[in-house]
Amino acid sequence: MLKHTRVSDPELYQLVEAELTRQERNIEMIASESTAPLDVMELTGSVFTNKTLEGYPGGRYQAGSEIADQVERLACERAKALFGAEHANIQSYSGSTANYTVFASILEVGDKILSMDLDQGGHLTHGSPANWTSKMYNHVFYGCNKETEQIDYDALEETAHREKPKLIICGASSYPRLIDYERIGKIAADVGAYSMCDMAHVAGLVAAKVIPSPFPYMDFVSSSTTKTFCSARSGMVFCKEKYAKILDRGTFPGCLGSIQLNTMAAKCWSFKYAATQEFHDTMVQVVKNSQHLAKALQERGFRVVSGGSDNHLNVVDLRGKGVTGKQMQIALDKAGITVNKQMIPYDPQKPWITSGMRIGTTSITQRGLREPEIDVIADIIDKVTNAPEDEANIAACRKQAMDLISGFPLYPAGSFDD
Ligand code: DSN
Repeated sequence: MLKHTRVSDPELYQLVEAELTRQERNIEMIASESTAPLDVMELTGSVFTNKTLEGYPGGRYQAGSEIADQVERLACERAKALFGAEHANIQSYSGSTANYTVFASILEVGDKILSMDLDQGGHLTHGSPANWTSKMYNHVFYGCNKETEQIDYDALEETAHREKPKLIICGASSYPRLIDYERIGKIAADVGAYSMCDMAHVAGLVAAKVIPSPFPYMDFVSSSTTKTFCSARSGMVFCKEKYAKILDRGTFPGCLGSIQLNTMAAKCWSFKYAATQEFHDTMVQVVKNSQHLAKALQERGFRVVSGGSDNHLNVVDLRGKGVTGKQMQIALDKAGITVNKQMIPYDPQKPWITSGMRIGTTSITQRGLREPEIDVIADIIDKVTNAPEDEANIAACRKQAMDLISGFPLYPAGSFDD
């Protein structure tokens, strides 16, 4: 692995090796993570890294761009076909920059955005006071119904009519349920707002057609390409044809500079791979595993926010177990299960403590774990929760987690042999 870095920078090489070992030996359940296929890794590290490119195919600012033009055209065509989109711009570097390119394309300073509150499951870039966008735009929020813990569409509609936003955003970072894109698209049309779905968390599930697609109902769809899409650390944006020119101008020169041809090539590969039966089957199992985990945790006395999961993640309310999200993140990490603390809707705790944890099933499903292994994971989580500070308990759980995961390699044996 990394035969050049191993010689030129042993200190850094050891950190890469340590991270590979960490990923191999842990049950990775951060909901925004996945395992990049080796092809994606190869392409991300390819000679395309060397090429500087501004503009679009056929109209670049740099010479020597003919091959790059072919890559970008191919990627856009594959992306459009995969998602059934009218227009694709895949120059964004990440999910965050994907969102910023949409804002740069259609909003003026001071315009109003209606989005899901971060505390209720939304995303930092959708208007959190901590994000720079809050200095540029006015933000109003919707959230979940206190009883159902699902999006309160009536309140969303009422807020939209009262506040008259220029843009309504749906899509979330910590929402285990399906989103009614049709209703949100209609509300946006009724109040004269643009509609946008940030599908970052569920892009792979949408690509594989295992959950409903936002594309028929949204003016813009943005996304990162890691998470369930299982590709490079990058981004993508789609829109209706009537907004194509606005989006392209807003992206370059409006928001971004030179594109990253290496990650674009990796995304191009993934747009092909995501149409395969193999990817479809993986995504089907991601959802099955998530739903099985909800049931397995409920059987062990955990309260699962909203009562279950329709996608790749669960949010667990830990208050009934007398532990916090922070405590569980630390204890589970020591026990070999990687999750993150998470605010639950109407959480009485501060964001750095939290009452909940978020658990995703993408990476473990890619490694081949199925329902029987999910039961073992639920058992370990239960044991850790019952005595999170007990060193002997954590050590026993760690052994059980390692025994389980060692049967499911992160990458095929020999993948990183020189
Ligand atoms: N919002 C972060 C997450 O979902 O983990 C990453 O974008």
